[in-house]
Amino acid sequence: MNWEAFFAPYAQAVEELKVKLKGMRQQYDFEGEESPIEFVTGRVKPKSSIIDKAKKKAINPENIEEEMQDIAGVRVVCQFVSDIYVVSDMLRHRNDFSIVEEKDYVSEKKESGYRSYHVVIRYPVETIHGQKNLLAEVQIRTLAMNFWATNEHTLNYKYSGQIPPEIKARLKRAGEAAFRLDEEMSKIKDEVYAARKEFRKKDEYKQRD
Ligand code: 0O2
Repeated sequence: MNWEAFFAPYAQAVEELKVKLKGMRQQYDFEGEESPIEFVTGRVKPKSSIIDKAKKKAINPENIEEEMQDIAGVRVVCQFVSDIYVVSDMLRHRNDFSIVEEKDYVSEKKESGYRSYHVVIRYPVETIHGQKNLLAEVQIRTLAMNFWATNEHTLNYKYSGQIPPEIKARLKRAGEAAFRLDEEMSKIKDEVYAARKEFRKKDEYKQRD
């Protein structure tokens, strides 16, 4: 298997999607509006993870591209829970890709305590052999959900998926605390926005001096 050639369109898709989603954030900034997007990251799933996941899920190597939906992965991190739904709605209204599937682990967390909104898209990449319509996964989550998920992911890696029960229990409690943090922050969202609006006005005033 020529992995470099296999990865090339996925790497291109990740780069293009990052530019597009970061562009959305910039547009909000230019228009003096609050952005529902805090930051955007992306990665191509490493070869070892693809092989491990294919084994775990008994995916035939021939079907990897159709059955593994997150070889190209982009993550959109938001400040507030409501922003997640603004972003997923914006994705639904774009014309440069189509939505294949949506998984709402925000309102219905996974057994592990994981929360995030996943949108699987079919994204067209222009290659020297013509257009390739590949699958990519966009994960949309708050800063608090991201904090929890990245730490849980690290521990899962450290313990090869067998996190000791006492650490698992702590992670569960941390997940609940992150959820409460999101709930509390949502309640003061308007207050935060109003304050920022004031700061922006002052900034403009200073710039005119
Ligand atoms: P990596 O290293 O991020 O690429 P499954 O993996 O079987 O649970 P499936 O069908 O592949 O689920 O799709 P799903 O549920 O949309 O999950 C895909 C990705 O979501 C995962 O990819 C993780 O990135 C993230 N994810 C899902 N569940 C959890 C979780 O419990 N904890 C954390 N930290 N992340 C999760 P990979 O391939 O597992 O990992």
